[in-house]
Amino acid sequence: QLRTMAIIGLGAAGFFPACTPAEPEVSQPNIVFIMSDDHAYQAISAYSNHLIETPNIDRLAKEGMLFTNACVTNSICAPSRATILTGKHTHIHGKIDNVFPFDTTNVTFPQLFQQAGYQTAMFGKLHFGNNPKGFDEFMILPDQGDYYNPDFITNKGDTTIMGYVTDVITDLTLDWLGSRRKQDKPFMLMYLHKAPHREWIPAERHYREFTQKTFPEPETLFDDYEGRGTAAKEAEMNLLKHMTISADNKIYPEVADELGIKESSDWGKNVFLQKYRRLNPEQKAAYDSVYEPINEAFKEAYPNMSDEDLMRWKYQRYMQDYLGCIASVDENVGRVLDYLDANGLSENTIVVYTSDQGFYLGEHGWFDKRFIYDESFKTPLLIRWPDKIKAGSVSNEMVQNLDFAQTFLAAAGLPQPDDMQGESLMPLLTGQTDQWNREAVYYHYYEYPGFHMVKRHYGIVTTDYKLAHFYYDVDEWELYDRKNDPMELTNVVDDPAYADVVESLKEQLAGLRAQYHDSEDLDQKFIEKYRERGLIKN
Ligand code: SGN
Ligand code: CA
Repeated sequence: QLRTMAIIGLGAAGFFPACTPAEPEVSQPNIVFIMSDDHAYQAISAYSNHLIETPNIDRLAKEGMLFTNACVTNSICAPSRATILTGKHTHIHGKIDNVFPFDTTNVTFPQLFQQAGYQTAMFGKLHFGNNPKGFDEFMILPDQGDYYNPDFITNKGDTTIMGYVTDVITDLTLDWLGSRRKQDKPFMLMYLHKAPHREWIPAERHYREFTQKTFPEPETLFDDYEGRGTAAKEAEMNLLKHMTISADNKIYPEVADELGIKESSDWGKNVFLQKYRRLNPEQKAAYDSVYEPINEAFKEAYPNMSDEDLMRWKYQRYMQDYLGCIASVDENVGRVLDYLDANGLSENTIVVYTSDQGFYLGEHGWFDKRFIYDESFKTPLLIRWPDKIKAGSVSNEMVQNLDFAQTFLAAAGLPQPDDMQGESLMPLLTGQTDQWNREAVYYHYYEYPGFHMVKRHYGIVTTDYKLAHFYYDVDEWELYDRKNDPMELTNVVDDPAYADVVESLKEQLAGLRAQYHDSEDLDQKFIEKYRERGLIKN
């Protein structure tokens, strides 16, 4: 077909085609989409190495492009995944939270790839409440999945695989790449880690190293939320108040009982026991050999701990386990990159590393995500494609998880459905930045009331400002000056000096809501869904 075009294009000048000469035929690229769950950019050394070194993930930045302002449209697992697959905002694909199942009548980009002749496979965490469409093969964790000896749902039935989840998902991925993938067709592979999702259980090989480390505290660990609105004050994601001593910090329930530690419910203890009981005797022995001494030390220290001491202790325990989980993600990403290298696949394979959202690592005293504030709104993004992307490049543009579907379709030369709402990142990847002109992004979070009690809000983010409207049981606006207040500590929405900014941003926000077909009617419709389900009482 390319040759025909070149002949038709022969102009009057004889040898020189009148139209743009067709490029030499390049085979369609493969895609390896790597996503972890709750991986904060603060914990990738390509962004900052104050917490951990991630040499394998960093390779993607060294050999490709690092995005410093990648963000999500809704900072929570399943909605983010639905946005990635459909190229649409939450209110359009309808997966507003982790509660309701995904509407499988949505068209997803893997279906389009499969129809176009790509081989498609998915391994790891999906979290949709139903199976993915458009995959020749999939092995997914039920719901959140387990760190040890995980169960899998597959298109050939369910199974349990012994071992550590990050290693197992990688084994499945490498097995597909090495023995079932056909070499004569391009492939689109989704390799999706559970780690480092709560309750942060590292691989045995990382227990000792990480539990012996001490990590720097964030400046805002003891944030009192003054200067913010009701939403920040009422959110239930504070390390001291809401992180469980058992499931999260790995204090055995009997030790917590002995110390008289009362938590608001037995939920943490139950989760701890459920996870601990999954371990086989060898795994339990390895676990106990490291966590028993931690429990002993805590027993000694706890009676003399102030709240401040406990906060600090919880932060260290949190980081030790969270970062321990990331160590295995990094090692396993290395295994996949090595496979691509060894099989001559690196040049023409687009490798993406991202997370379903960002995460708080003690900033504002928090863990978890959900807010439009930076640590949860932004997400890591590194893309390598040696054929097209200049090694070591950096993009500071605001790109979103909304853009992946169209980027991949464009990269593969496939048409982008008109109703997708993102933008292909191709101009940024290929250095044609003059063809990129996004000035603001739209955000909307819904899961409330729910886990961690972060209120419903939508907003607009530009390079300089962030304006958000918290609604449903409050009606509060917040404005942050991103340049002068990068930690987002002072809501300046009522400061007269910002009156013009507020007016202009409110207008732009209304414009974005109209452009993306979001509306107050839809906000109400989604609140109504909660009422129907009994998730809202009044
Ligand atoms: C679980 C976690 C929450 C977390 C949600 C959503 N609790 O319920 O802390 O916010 O998942 O996470 S846990 O202790 O049971 O893990 S998400 O990444 O799936 O959106
Ligand atoms: Ca997540």
